[in-house]
Parts: sequence; C-alpha cells; structure tokens
Amino acid sequence: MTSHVESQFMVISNSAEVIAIRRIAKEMAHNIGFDECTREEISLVVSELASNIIKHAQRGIITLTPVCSEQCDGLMIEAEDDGEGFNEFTAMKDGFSTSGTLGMGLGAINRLMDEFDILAREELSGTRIVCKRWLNDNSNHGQHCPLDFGIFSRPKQSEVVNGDSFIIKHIRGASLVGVIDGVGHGVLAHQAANVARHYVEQHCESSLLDIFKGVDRACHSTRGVVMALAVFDWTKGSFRYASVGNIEVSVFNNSREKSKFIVRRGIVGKHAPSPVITENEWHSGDSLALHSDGISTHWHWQDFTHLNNYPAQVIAEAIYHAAQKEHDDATIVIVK
Ligand SMILES: [Mn+2]
Repeated sequence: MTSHVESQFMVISNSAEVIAIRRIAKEMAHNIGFDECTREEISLVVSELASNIIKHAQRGIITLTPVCSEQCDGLMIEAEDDGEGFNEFTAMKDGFSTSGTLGMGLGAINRLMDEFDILAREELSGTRIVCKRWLNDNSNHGQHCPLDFGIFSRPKQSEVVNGDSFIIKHIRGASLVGVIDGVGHGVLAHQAANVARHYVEQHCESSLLDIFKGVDRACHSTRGVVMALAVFDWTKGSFRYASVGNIEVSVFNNSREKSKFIVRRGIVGKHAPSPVITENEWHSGDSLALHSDGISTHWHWQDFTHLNNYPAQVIAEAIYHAAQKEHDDATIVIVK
C-alpha cells in the first residue's frame, strides 16, 4: 500500500526545479512499486509538465500524490500554472514556434498515463492538468485515448481573470471536450464560466441533455454562459455534440470542411432551450475546432493544412494567432 508515501509539491520556475521534481517523481514511483520502465515514463511526464509550465506561464506548481482505488495503487500528477504567460500580448505577437510547445508533451502524456484531464483553473486564469498512472492496469484503466488535444485560452487584454473556460475529461473509454464562455468578461463572466465548468466536471458521466439542464440550473444566479460539449467514443468512430449559444465548431478532413451543426440560441443559466444532440461521424485524420467568439470566424482549415502532421497544440496556437480578438476572452480547443 502507498500509505507510507507522502504527497509532495514543488513550485516550478526554473530548470533546476524541473530536474528536482523529476527526481522526486522517480523516487516516489519507486516507493509506490512501479517497475523501472514505468518509473522512466512517469519521470518523463513530470518533466514535460514542468517544462511546459516554464515555457507557457513562467511559474506553476507540480503536485505528486499517491492514490489508491479499490484494487490498485497509483500516482496522481497535477500541474497548475497561473496563466500569466497567456496575458502577455506582446510576447505572443512574436508568433509561435512549432518546436517544443505544450503539444509535444500533451500527446506523450496522453499515451503514457492511464487518466488525463485538462481543466481551466478556478483562480484568475491558467490551466490545471491532472493525470494518473495505476500500478496494475485493470479493465477500467487499461484503455488509452487515441485522440490528441490542443488548447489555448487567455483573458481579454487588460483583464486578469478569464471569462472563458474549457474542459477535457476522460471517462471510461470516452473523452468529453468543452468550451464555455461566460457572458461578457471580467470577474462576473469568470464566475459564471467557473460554475458551469465545475458542474460539467462533476457530472461528466451524465447525458449531454442532463448536463445542459444542470448547468442551466447551476448558473441561474450568475450572468450565464454559452457552451458547447462534444463526447468522443474512443472505439466508435463518432462523437456526440450539443451547443447553446455562439461557440463556433467545425470539423475538417482532407480538404473538406464540415460545419453543419445545429446551434440553439440562448444563454445557459437563463432558461436556455435544450440543445439538439447530434451524433456525428469521426474518421481518422479528422480535426475538430471549438472556439469562443474571442477567435474570429474568419479563418479556414485550408490555411493550416501545412500543420496537419503537427500536434493539436501547434494547430490551436496557430489558429489563435491568426484569428484572435484582443477585446474579448479567447479560447480554442483542437481535437484530432
Ligand atoms: Mn466572449
């Protein structure tokens, strides 16, 4: 059992701390009972997450916690950044680099860990990544997600808090992906988006219809949100989609752009109409983009085909840089 192994956290702001947390993770994995190969994988994941914190936000926290479920022990790794890097508009105007971005790490982490969720932080802005590796894979934990995800999210220029939110959560062989935009911007928008994101996270195993109904109730005393959710079944070759309000969605496959999704007008939290749930085809090579209105609709998949073989994160950042509006919170999620 892991009861004798204590949880540890470390503030990450330089490469010496990346090396230090990597070493701590390896030692903790050893104490939990992971074999040498898995210890290497865990330390790779921790080092990717820590390096990403420095690249994207300059500063953040990595927490390592021994966990146990009914039958097995495991290790939970949490990475939180304060998102301050996302506020620096001038830095972002320099363009983006296709090497060593968050994307390389996210793809690898997704393959190496049994559970992997990416969430907007409740505080101000920033990202929280939670992943787990179990000691003995059982049927619940054995599957690995075949999808790759990219995310870019930052507040309106001059705001400290982000009125947008997002979620990527793996649930028993499926991934729930969502973009949430709190009405307006600033603290009240942030609060509404947080309430919605929190509800979705807590009820991710409910039907999309029930989730929307629940968020409508939960957000009643807030400004309300617009929201789009997609659920990808890892084995089925399809995804379910539901949306209320103006979150943009489009799917691209080999030069073909498909964007016929039914959108309901309304604000979730203000007696929104129920969304129409659609089941959509999903083929290998498809890419999906979900974004808030802080990214203009004047971009085309055709202009990004040279990035087809890059990680989803690179595509998310490229589209963001091409189409972002400084006067609104902006969030884009790419799934491929
Ligand atoms: Mn907006």
